[in-house]
This record gives sequence, structure tokens and C-alpha cells, in this order.
Amino acid sequence: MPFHSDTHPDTEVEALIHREFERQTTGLQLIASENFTSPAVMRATGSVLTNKYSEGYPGKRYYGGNAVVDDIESIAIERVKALFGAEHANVQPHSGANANMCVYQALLSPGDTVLGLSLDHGGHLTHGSPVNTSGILYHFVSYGVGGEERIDLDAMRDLALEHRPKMIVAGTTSYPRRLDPEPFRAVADEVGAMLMFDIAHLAGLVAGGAHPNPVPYSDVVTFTTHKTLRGPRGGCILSTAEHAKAIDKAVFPGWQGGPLENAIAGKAIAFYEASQPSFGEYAHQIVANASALAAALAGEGFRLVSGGTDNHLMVVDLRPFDEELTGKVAQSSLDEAGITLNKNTVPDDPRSPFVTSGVRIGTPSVTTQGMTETEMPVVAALIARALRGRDEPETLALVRKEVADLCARFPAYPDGA
Ligand code: DSN
Repeated sequence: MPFHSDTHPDTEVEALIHREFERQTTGLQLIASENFTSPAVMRATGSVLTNKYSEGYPGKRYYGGNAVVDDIESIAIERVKALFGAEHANVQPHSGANANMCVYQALLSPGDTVLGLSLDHGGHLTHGSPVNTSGILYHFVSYGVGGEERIDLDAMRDLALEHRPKMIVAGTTSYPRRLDPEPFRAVADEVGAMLMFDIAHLAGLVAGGAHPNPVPYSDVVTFTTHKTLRGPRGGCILSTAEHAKAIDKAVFPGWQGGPLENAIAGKAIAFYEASQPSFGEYAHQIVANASALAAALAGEGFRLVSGGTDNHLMVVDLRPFDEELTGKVAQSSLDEAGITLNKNTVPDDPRSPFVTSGVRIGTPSVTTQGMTETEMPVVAALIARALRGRDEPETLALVRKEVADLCARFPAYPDGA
């Protein structure tokens, strides 16, 4: 009998996982960076691959017993290269943040100047925030949004001409508009900089043809595999052949040790799923749902940052709906009503990032459940009702019940998970 046989199962954690399953499936999941990955991906991440060490790369491992793992990682690499049209792929980053730091280590020296979108205008911590290692090791200069709350490409170009960065980082975490790669490439070429595109949020839309693909324009593209792409938690780096060696070296042995081959198997499956025609339909439906939800929220009296959305998310300014309502209070009130989203600063927010005047809302999860434009006004009305009645426990309970009824009609995992 193996030592780990279930003679004394840990019922405590098992019960908590069950509670989390209930929370996810009976409430509305509107966090723009989350999704419901497939049962096949979850089987892979919970498989025996979690037992294996495989430092190195296919065909060049430090430990024995990696023949199967080599096949799995090679399949993941080939699939993701084909999906995005990339010359090189590294599927080992444990996260998007790791992927970004690996790229910086591969292609920059400490102190180098880099341009990135500021965090409070929709960038990411790893795009040079002073509290992140990216901002500590490298000299990041931030660009931001300008008129109409769109990225100010002219100002970005002026900064590039003034600071002559070695790299320009494009990419966003809370920016609701289309991000065309051409203007970034043009500025990068003008100042002799490399271009890194972080499509953590957009990868699924790009794979499904619902957003322009930056790969042909970029030296490097990074992304996470669990957001719109709907795979397991993890990161990935695509690059031109020119940067392949440096990037692989920066991932291992630079930043990471043993890769998580269970996650890599999950990534391989997600890349396969994303290459199917139905994924194109899914990606376009995410965008259609976001548009419909944004319009319905505007109808409820909220203001949409930049006036709406072209992608999977929207940033909602709560002030016109209720001057007193903060993002922090909205997030916790909606939690009570079974609606999960996150507080978010709006451009030039007078409130701190811990309080905020806005929330960010995304449609990848509800779209995976099968909801369409028909349900989006219902979702908007539930949000508005819960926020109007945030001090009335009975209103929140009533909304919670209606949320659960709606989710029961669109089960994320009809056969369990
Ligand atoms: N945490 C991710 C998001 O929610 O956008 C970014 O890393």
C-alpha cells in the first residue's frame, strides 16, 4: 500500500475546494483576467506530470526519464508557434510576470531605458512600476492615455525620441480599446528600439481572430495562458529566431528551475483548443458580450472609460452613477450579491488604488458559460440593483438568488469538474 493512500484524507482542504467550486459556479465571474478552463486542461494539470523534474529543454534535460515530457513540451511549442505564427516559443514561464522578467533579463542590461504604459493608465506592474523589480532594475519611462482616454501614441513617440529606449513595451491589463501593433513598431524602428508586446489579456482574442496579432510586428510577445486563452495558469514567450537562445537561457537557468510540465501539458491542450474553429466564435462572442454589457451599463447610469470597449473588458467609472460609491465598496457589495469583479482606478483617479473610483469588468468567463448579448442587460441590471441597494441585506440576497438562477441556466461545468 503506498504511503499516500487515502487512509487519512485531508477533508478540510477538499471541502474548501468544493466551496470554491460552488462560489465559481453559482456566482457571476466578471474578473477580466479569469476564465473557466476546460476539464481536459484541469485533468492535465492534476496529472502525474506534477511528479516530474525536467530542468532544461526537450532533448537537453539534466535528469533522466524525460522522454514523454519531451514529447509533451515539444507539442506545446509547435502548437503555440503555429497558433500565433511565431518563429520561437518558450512555454516554461510559470506566470506572465516571470515571462516579462525573463525577456528583460535576456535582452536588456540593468539600468537600460525602457518605455512602458503606466500602471494607473492600464499597464502592468512588470511594465516598470517602481514597486516591481522591473522598475527597480531598469529605467522605465511611462507613457499613458491622453484625449478620449486612449493611449496617446504621439506622446509615446515624443518620449521615445527624448529617451531613446532600448525597448518599448506595449500591452495592457485594464485598457478597453484595440491595440494596433503598427504604430508601436514604427516608433520602435524610428528610435532603434526592440518591441515587446504583452498580450496577457488579449492572447485568446488574438488566437481567435478577434484582435490584431502583434507577433509579425514584435521582437517578443509575452502572455499568460489562463485569461482569454482559457488554459491553465502560466506564461509563455514568443520571439523571433534571433532572440531564441537568449530567451531560453533567461528562463532556464536564469529565472526558473524545474518547469511545471503538468501546466505545460495543460498549455498544449489549450493551444489545441484555441486552434479549433469554435474558439474563433468564442473570441468574437467575448467581444460582442463586452460591447453589449458596456452599452447596458451606460444605460444604467455608469460611465465607461474611453466611452466603451473594443475587447473583452471595460473600466467603469462609478461616479456618475453615485458620487459616493468607491470601487472598494462596489467590489465588496457585489461580492455579497454573488457578482465577482475587481476595483480599478480610472485614468487620473483622485482616489488611491486601494479605494478607486471604478471597477473593471470582463466577459471571458460568462462567455465560456454560453451567455450571449441577450443576458448582458440582465447582468448590468443585477449589478446596478445590487449597488443601489448595497446597504439593504435583503436586496443583496435577492440579487444573489437571481444571479444563482442565471448561472444555473449556464453551467460552466455541466458534468462537474
Ligand atoms: N492580475 C492580472 C489582471 O488581473 O489583469 C494581471 O497580472
